[in-house]
Amino acid sequence: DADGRTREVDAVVVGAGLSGLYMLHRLRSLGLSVQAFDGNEGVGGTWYANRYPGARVDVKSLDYAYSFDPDLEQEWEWTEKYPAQEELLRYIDHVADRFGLRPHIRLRTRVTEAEFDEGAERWHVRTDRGDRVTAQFLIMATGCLSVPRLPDVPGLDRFRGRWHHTAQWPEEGVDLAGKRVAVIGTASSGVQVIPLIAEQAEHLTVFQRTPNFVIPANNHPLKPEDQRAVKARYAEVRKANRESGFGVAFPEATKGAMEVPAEEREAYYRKVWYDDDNSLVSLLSGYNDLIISKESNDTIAQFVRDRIAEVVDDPEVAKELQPWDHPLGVKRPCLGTNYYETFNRPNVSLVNVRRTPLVEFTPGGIRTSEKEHPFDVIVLATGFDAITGALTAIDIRGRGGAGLAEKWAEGPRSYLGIAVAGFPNLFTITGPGSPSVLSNMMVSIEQHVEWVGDAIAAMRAGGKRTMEATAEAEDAWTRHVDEVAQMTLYPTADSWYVGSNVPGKPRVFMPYAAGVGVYRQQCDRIAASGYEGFVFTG
Ligand code: NA7
Repeated sequence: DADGRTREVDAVVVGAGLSGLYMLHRLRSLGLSVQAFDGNEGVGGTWYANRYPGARVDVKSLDYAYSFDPDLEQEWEWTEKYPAQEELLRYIDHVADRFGLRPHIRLRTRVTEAEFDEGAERWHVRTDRGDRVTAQFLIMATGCLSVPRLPDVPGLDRFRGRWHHTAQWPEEGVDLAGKRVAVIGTASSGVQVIPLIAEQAEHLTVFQRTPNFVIPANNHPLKPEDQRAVKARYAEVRKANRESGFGVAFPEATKGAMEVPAEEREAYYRKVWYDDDNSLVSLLSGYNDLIISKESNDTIAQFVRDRIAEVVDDPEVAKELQPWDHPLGVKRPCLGTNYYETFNRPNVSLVNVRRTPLVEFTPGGIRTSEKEHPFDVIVLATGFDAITGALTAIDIRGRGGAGLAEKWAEGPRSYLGIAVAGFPNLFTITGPGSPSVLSNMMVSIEQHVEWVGDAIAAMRAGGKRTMEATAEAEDAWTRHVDEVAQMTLYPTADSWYVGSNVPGKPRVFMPYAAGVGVYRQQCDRIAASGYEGFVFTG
């Protein structure tokens, strides 16, 4: 405890976002005593931190919502197809209250160290506020996109205006009216924030390094009758989502893009672009080879480039916004509202930082290789140390005092993205080697949490004290994750999926690309076999 005593619980859960809250609830339902920690001032994880204007989920609310409680999923009413951050946070706060989770969560408290005591077979956990807790189980629900990255450009501390990373947006908001504003970064967060800043700022300058494919979100309020219709067959919808590739049900495509006439393809892409309720999934799932064949992918990439040329008035600007360097979908495609249209506004300009690189932040703004741009506010939509960043930021030591960060120096190694050899009773929710970030996160989160909960219940029923992945199982899984990735176009692009946005991070494609349905079958088979690939003590 903060008063110097060590508290004992059955499990420590690190993080109180969507995964941590559900893990906490699940373990409490099994009768475990649990202490959760979160560094933020409130629960909600991603949806607590990302308060920038325009922040919203890009998976449909009815698919993104928790499915574990039939009453919750029936009673909660969503207002929009893709709700904004405020609504998501309201939902998460409701869940924390509804299931009585708050007394077990210590906020404003970061776990800094966790060490496995081999004699006692318990984890010793410490926080930045002086807590000391021991626990049989340590569950990392630390999120895949929770450690913000600042650009590796000097001088930010000298800038005299205000600057904010999108994922550390102040609760009270930022006054942008009449201001000269810069946004650095044009991926999901940048694409969401740029159109709204453009409406408020006197002038907005967008600094773009890599153009992205931005698909129209076609967001809209949910009609009550449509919401009712989904809820009437919710169990079926959820089952289909769980068995799908991306965690959102879609009829399996039987043809490759080149197997149909060009006009048929074009008609499909047009329909998806202008009039589809699930544009991103429909686009990526419409043909069965878009993530495998460059030739097929080129058809959809060119379709999007043509739309950009159509929407953007200035042909030079349109050209700058067209992505050429990577296939569509191999880094996270963005859903946007008025994104390309925003570059037609007279108060918006675009700077290509590949042509004129960022040199430094100055007291008055940003200097590129070409000139100094004056700003009042700088918005950094520059991303995260993804997937592994929050895990390696904590000093986690397993058997023999071995550190997780050192073990992963050449790239993450795990069994199922859930367990790590040498780290007994440590579980990672949506860890590297799981399909989570390529999917509807909620489907992955629920599957991981339930699998871990079931494993812990089985251990307790069988009188086992520890559970640990074998080195052989971990090797085989890590190889398998890589082999599947190599069958796709995914590793061809620089992205946070391969860690290339963080200097010095080993280039490894971290997610499991076979899809959530296939992954679930493997996890279920392993559990049914008595946890093949794991060893137990006790
Ligand atoms: P991302 O996807 O990591 O995007 C970060 C953006 O910032 C991207 O456009 C980067 O360009 C750009 N960036 C990063 N560093 C720099 C520097 N130094 N100079 C110029 N531009 C830079 O983060 P997001 O927050 O947008 O989205 C994260 C995920 O959240 C998203 O995938 C969804 O799953 C939800 P780059 O492409 O690296 O050239």
